[in-house]
Amino acid sequence: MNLLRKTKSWKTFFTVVHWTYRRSNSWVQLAGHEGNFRFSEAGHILKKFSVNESRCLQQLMGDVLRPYVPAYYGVVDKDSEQFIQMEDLLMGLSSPCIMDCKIGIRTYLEEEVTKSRQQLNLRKDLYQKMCKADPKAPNEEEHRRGGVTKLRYMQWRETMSSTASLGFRIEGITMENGTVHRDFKHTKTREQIIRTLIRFTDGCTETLEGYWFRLQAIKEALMQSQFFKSHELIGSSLLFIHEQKGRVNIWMIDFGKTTGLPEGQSLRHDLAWVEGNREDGYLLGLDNLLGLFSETMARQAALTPPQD
Ligand code: I3P
Repeated sequence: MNLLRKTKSWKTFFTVVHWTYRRSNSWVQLAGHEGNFRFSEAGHILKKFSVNESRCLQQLMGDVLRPYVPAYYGVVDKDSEQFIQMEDLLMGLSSPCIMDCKIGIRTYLEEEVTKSRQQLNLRKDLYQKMCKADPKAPNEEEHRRGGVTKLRYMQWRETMSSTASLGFRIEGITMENGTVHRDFKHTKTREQIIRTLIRFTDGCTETLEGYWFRLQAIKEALMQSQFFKSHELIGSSLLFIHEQKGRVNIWMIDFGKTTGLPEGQSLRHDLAWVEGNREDGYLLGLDNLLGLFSETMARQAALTPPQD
């Protein structure tokens, strides 16, 4: 596998968590660990270089969104490879609970649609992932060929999960004890998401409320942001991090597929995608998340007996 190829949201937090846990034991155990990250000095992590991501982080350092993205420290060379050096969001946290939500109604770039039309590149690995999640998902032709196009796989993932309907999906969760859950491919309905939020926050209303306020603050910053106006955000995530009875935080991460629009153009981020309009539905997802956190809070508050 070409290690320089990808910058993954799910892998981001999964790998970062492992870095931190292992770091507290022995980071030497990391030898051979697959991933996009390298150990760096305390407080920093190194992520495999991506032109898009590095360009975005650089611009974000001068934008109103700066408080909501990891600090960016430039590009460094290590072991003959290039890395982006950025803030380790888990620094100082002993047992964080983490949730990665991929935001937007679409997870593929418009150019991937064009490419898929031009050349029918069938992927066996994606066909296998599809069969594993649902053996009935591939059609007869796909079964016969033993492959699916990446576009077909991505669109299937979007409709199986809440991406297409709610503009975001839960990619993975790490619980306080370090157990990692990735079984969210079929998490689609509001009810399923509310149950997941309760599990993730242990039903704690303060934590839910903390997240709601942080989401609201991000939304306000997005509305002011020049960067947001002028970029299409695809495959970008919000990383939710809290410690039991402790700090609550949400970060905007993963800009590997975030691209700038031509000079003078802008996006609304709250419209449906029609090929050519480049809309990503980021705000649709954010509003749905806000609504779901409110609903979860209300449900939990109703369970809590009133204090004297
Ligand atoms: C992956 C997910 C990633 C995508 C990756 C998929 O599927 O959709 O977003 O990478 O494509 O395999 P899953 O979540 O089911 O594991 P990009 O966003 O970078 O395109 P890949 O196999 O080509 O890396």
